[in-house]
Amino acid sequence: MKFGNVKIEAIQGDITNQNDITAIVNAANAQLQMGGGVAGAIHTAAGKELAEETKFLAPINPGQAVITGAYKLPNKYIIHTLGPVYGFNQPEETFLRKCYKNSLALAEENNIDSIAFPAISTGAFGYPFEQATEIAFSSVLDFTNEAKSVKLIRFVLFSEKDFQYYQKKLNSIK
Ligand code: AR6
Repeated sequence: MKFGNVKIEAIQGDITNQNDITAIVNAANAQLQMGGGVAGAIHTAAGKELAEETKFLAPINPGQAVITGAYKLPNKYIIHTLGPVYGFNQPEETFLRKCYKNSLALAEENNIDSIAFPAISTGAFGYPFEQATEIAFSSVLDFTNEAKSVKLIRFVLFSEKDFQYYQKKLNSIK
């Protein structure tokens, strides 16, 4: 789907397998270390050097985003953002919106053309998937009005069910 000069797409897949994307987003922990889910997959695929770099940037706060190299991953950068823990970092909606907004602002600052997001906070952090999806879409759509360098935003959904939900949402926008 094209919004102004920005293409937004949803695919089913693994965030560590996005060979044609300049920056992937990590649903990180505050310490920017390995952890499980997306963070575990990214640190495992990138290699130990990633944790060496992130230890100088940690800790981060909910909604904040920082950028590093991607090491053994096929991308140029990793943007690490800390999603809200549902029921704890309130208002969750504000924090989650900041994750998308700040990640995209960092992408612009670094002249990045393509970025891939996982469904931040919807795993270990317990954010209800449908509510989180609303925020992901509205944050990204708001950004398309001010985008300059970013031309492609890809949502990478791990399960078939999550992917189908995103695809339905995307198709219902226009
Ligand atoms: N590629 C794409 N999506 C994935 C992948 C993957 N390889 N693995 C899981 N998902 P989560 P959070 C989906 O838990 O909720 C970590 O332990 C998953 O199905 O990775 O923000 C960190 O260390 C879910 O829909 O992130 C933090 O402590 C979504 O990605 C904490 O979890 C996010 O799940 C962050 O929790």
